[in-house]
Formats: sequence, C-alpha cells, structure tokens
Amino acid sequence: MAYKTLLTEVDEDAGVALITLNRPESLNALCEEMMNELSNALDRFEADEEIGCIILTGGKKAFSGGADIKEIQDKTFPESYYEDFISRNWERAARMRKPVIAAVSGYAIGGGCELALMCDIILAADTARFGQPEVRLGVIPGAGGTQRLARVIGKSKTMELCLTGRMMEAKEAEMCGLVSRVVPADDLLEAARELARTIASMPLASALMIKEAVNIAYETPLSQGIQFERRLFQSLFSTDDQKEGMAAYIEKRSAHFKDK
Ligand code: CO8
Repeated sequence: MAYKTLLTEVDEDAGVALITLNRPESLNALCEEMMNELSNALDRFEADEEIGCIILTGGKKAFSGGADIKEIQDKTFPESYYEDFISRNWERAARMRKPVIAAVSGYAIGGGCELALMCDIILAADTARFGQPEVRLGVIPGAGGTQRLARVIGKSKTMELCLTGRMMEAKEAEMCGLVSRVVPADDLLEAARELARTIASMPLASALMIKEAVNIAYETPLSQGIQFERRLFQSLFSTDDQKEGMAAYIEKRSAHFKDK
C-alpha cells in the first residue's frame, strides 16, 4: 500500500517491517495525515502474522521535529478538545502489541521524542538529539512528554528538559536510560534491522508477553506486577514453543519456533 507521508518495507524472511517517516522538507513534522497513515500502517503490521517486529525511523537530519506547528497553530481549545486528535491516532504506537523499535537519527523533539517514547526500544544514532521544546511555543508536551519521559529518565531531568526546552545529545540520552544504545549514524538502520531480526525470530507469545509485563511495571505496584509476570510465565507452559525451546536446549541444537 502506498502512503503520502511514509515509506514502508517488509522483509518477509526476517518477519520485520520498516516504517520510515517521510516528510523531509518539514523535518518529518507530524501532521494529521502522517499520524493517520502511521496508525494505518501499524494496524496492518499488527495484523500481519508474518511480522514479528516493527522498526520506526525517520531521516538522517530528523526522526521528527514534532507536531506540525503550521497545522495546529490556529486551533482553538474547543477544536482541540472535541477533535481529540492526539488520542485518536497519536497513541496507536503505544497500543501496539508487537515490539516496535524507534531508530532515531537527528532531531527527535516535541512530539517526535514522545513518539519515540511510545516505542519499546529506542536505538539512537550518535547524531540524535532529544528534547521537549513545547514550553518555547507557549504550550506543554501533549503526547506523553511529561509522563512517559519522567518515568524513564526521572523527575529532575524531565523537569529541566521540559522547563527549558534544552535538547540532549545521544550520549546523555544513553546515560539517563532513554535510549538502549548509541551507534554511528551510518550503521543505525542495519543495527535496527539486526535487532529486529533477532526479536522477530523469538516465539511471538513470549515477545508479546514480555512487552506486556514490562509495560505493566509502569502501571502497577510491584507485588501485582510480579504476580502478573508469574501468571504469564506459567501460561507459556501451554505452548509448543516452550516444549521446543527447552528440548532444543537440552539436545544442544537450535530451536525451531512455530508461534504455537
Ligand atoms: N512543525 C512544522 N514545521 C517544522 C517543524 C515542526 N515541528 N520542525 C521543522 N519544521 C520545518 C521548518 O519550519 C522548516 O520549514 P521551512 O523551510 O518552510 O521554513 C523546515 O522544517 C526545516 O527546519 P529548519 O529550517 O528550522 O531547520 P534547522 O536545522 O534550522 O532547525 C530545528 C531544526 C531546531 C528542529 C527547528 O526546525 C525547530 O525548532 N523545529 C520546531 C521544533 C518544535 O518546537 N517542536 C515541537 C512542536 S509541538 C509538539 O510537538 C507537541 C506534541 C504534542 C502532540 C500534539 C498533537 C498534534
């Protein structure tokens, strides 16, 4: 399927889908059309049984410069409230059940940083820059910047970034746990593909449950999270892939998972 604001590509053998934000003239400003298309592409890949992992990336200069300021500048409060455009399509990435990797090169600021935060793993090029500059526009982060960011990097740094609009570079983002790894910019896509291939080769039920369990750590008290994890762990003993994975280990051979 062709999109106006995205490029998509599927590696069927690896079970990996790649989505590239593609409005370079505006540094991938996240306009409504792009967020609708992104939502549609994520729906498709979520439903595609052959896909086990999705990569979301942008361009060399920008993953995304954030919400399209030119599109939203004249909105009124009632329009913004009744349209509720943020929850309508922006949150789709956060609701994905399959693992999503954000491969970030250049700017990931404002909504761009928030979109990356909705993904499960952020892999950063050494050129990546993260920030929440909304305060300089007379607003505040509107798609999770004060919430997801605070849970990931803590209160003090979130406050500093949101209150000043300062951008942080890849190294700092790695040190504070926002990104899993920093790689040279030219290697970013290949590193993301390799990571995605590895994840897609794992049993799908385990991958989905790991994601569910890690995410619930942000929503529940520890005792409930531990209980939830234990039930998921126990439930996997009903799958063929658990029998295969453990048999392969004992027989010193590679496992052949069937997602059953
Ligand atoms: N919206 C619209 N256009 C943008 C955006 C944006 N967010 N970012 C960049 N562009 C455009 C520029 O206007 C410029 O267009 P033109 O050539 O027509 O003037 C083009 O992209 C290239 O950008 P620059 O010339 O500015 O490139 P520089 O290298 O000089 O600067 C920066 C790069 C620092 C990234 C700069 O472009 C910038 O500051 N951009 C705005 C960043 C920003 O404030 N983002 C926050 C937006 S608000 C937000 O994201 C809230 C999200 C909450 C959810 C909302 C749901 C809709």
